[in-house]
Amino acid sequence: MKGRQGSGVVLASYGRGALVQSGEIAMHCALKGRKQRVVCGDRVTWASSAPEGGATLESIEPRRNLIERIDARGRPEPVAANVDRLGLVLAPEPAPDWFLVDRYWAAARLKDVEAFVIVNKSDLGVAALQSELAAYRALELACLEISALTGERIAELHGTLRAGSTLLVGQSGVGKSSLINALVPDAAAQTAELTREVEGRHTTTTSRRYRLESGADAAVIDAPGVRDFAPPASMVRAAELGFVEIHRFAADCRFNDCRHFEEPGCAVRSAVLEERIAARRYESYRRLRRLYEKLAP
Ligand SMILES: Nc1nc2c(ncn2[C@@H]2O[C@H](COP(=O)(O)OP(=O)(O)OP(=O)(O)O)[C@@H](O)[C@H]2O)c(=O)[nH]1
Ligand SMILES: [Mg+2]
Ligand SMILES: [Zn+2]
Repeated sequence: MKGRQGSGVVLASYGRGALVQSGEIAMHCALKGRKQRVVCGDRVTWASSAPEGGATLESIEPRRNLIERIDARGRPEPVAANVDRLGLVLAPEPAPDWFLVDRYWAAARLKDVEAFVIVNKSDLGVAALQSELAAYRALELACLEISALTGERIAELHGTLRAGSTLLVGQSGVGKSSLINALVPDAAAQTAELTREVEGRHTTTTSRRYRLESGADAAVIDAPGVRDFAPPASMVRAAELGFVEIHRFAADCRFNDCRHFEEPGCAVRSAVLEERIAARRYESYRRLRRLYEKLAP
């Protein structure tokens, strides 16, 4: 009897294999060789030599994009491929790290991927977050206040995620996995295997893609929470590092290669002094810039 073959999308990647959605089934596929690197969201083909035999990943389609972060040693580490949108998840608890949100947003811009903020746990009260959220909204970054616990505005979130695949990112404990459970009815069972208990909490350890009922190609990807994030230096193609308002003013700097630190005639610094650029956002830019200069002087 002849073997089988097919194509699909990677739901999760493990050390030696991947879980692949092929048609209506999720199947485990072994990697073909040692060099093969497969990432959540990859489009792949698989083959199996026997009717009941295990499947092997044959090929990986060229990626539309790859979202990476740098690990503790500054090396790029893949998070997900073929992403259409980044959902920057934060919550009143744990207290937001706004610099982290800035960096994720910058990464999205550098990758030409849409981004929006998801403020989860609105049931705990979000008044304390409003001034920072207002600054984002003024920069045309949408911020949606929801609660995975009470279901508040989950329907609206569903609408936003109707097309394409959305990667949820953010600090550990903001409720990314809880959101997935609120959005995808049978996600809970599938999540268990990919979480690990740390200090009595369940924490996601591998990126995992879930299909959304709302659209043929709609999916949401749960990513492990992070303490810190920076887009790999290789992603950085412009001096403004993906900061929308720095980009806006940088055109008027005296020098083309202005770093917007102490250079004379810097339009960005003038804008900060005139409070047309928020001081915190400028500080965020400076920190990221210094990080890159430390990694690759
Ligand atoms: N009050 C409240 N608690 C929530 C809400 N959503 C999630 N939580 C709680 O927040 C905690 C963390 O939720 P998770 O979904 O595991 O967070 P996560 O972002 O996936 O965390 P990592 O996997 O570590 O990155 C859990 O105790 C949830 O019950 C919400 O809308 N309101
Ligand atoms: Mg999680
Ligand atoms: Zn400048």
